Amino acid sequence: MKKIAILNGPNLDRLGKREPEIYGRATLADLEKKLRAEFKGEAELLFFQSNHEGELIDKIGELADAKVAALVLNAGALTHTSVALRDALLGAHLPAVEVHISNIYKREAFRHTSLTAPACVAVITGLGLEGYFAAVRFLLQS
Ligand code: CA2
Repeated sequence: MKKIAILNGPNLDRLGKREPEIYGRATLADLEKKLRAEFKGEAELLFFQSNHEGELIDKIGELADAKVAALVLNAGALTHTSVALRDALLGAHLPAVEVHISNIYKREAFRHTSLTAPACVAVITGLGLEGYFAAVRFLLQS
């Protein structure tokens, strides 16, 4: 079974707790439960969330060493700022899909640039939580 890691960055631990008009009412735990149910028997899903850039970078290195098959990454605001995260992704040599719950292109101009997207095979933005499911489905068949 393919091992796929789902990584979430800063503030995504707050999902379902505030700003429901942008991010919906489901929590990160709800998302994890639904993804596990959807891909039961098809993929081994590993979940990690951190509010700290360095912890996400360390985790990407660990996952690369552990030879997971692929990554799904919602780096939160680090998407728009982190050269270090981009370098970690490039160094990992793992297929990664970048996911954003909201459509970053309908929001403030500073969210229109993703430093991490060029290190990913695809970007899904604006599908809500369905983006995570679409990313795993794509990675399973690729
Ligand atoms: O749309 C996305 O998934 C984002 O990655 C979310 C980030 C934002 O900085 C990106 O531009 C787009 C913010 C994550 C904050 O998540 C919250 C969730 C619920 C309540 C408050 C924050």
